Amino acid sequence: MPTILILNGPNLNLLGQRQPEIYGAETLDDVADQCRAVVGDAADLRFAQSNHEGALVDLIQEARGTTDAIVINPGAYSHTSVAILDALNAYDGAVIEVHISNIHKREAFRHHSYVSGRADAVIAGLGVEGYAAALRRLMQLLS
Ligand code: CA2
Repeated sequence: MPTILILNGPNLNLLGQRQPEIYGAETLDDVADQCRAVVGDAADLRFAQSNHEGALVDLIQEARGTTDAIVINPGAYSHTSVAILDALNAYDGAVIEVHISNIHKREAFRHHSYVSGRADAVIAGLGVEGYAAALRRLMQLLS
């Protein structure tokens, strides 16, 4: 059975509490429930969120050899973090980058993501449904 890490970056712990017009009304716990509903018993899902760049790097390193894929929403670190890109480049499994909002329709500083240079797929603008879409794709890839 594949193991998949769903990793969320800074401020995504606030999902559902602020800015619903951009990020929707669902909480991160709701997202985890939606993810579990997609895979059922067919995958082992692990969830993590951190507001700290180094902690995210640690979690990606710990995923080496222990998980088959990572779904990552790096939050604002998408646009700044070479360290997260380097950690993902040292990871052998599949990587799907998810953004809840369409970063290309927003401020120019959100248009570039370092992580996209490593990701096998990038999903933006589907709302929190993007996590479920990423998992559907991974379940195809990993089966
Ligand atoms: O659209 C996305 O998923 C983002 O990764 C979200 C990041 C943003 O910096 C990226 O440019 C795009 C911000 C996450 C902040 O999440 C919040 C959720 C609710 C309330 C406040 C912040």
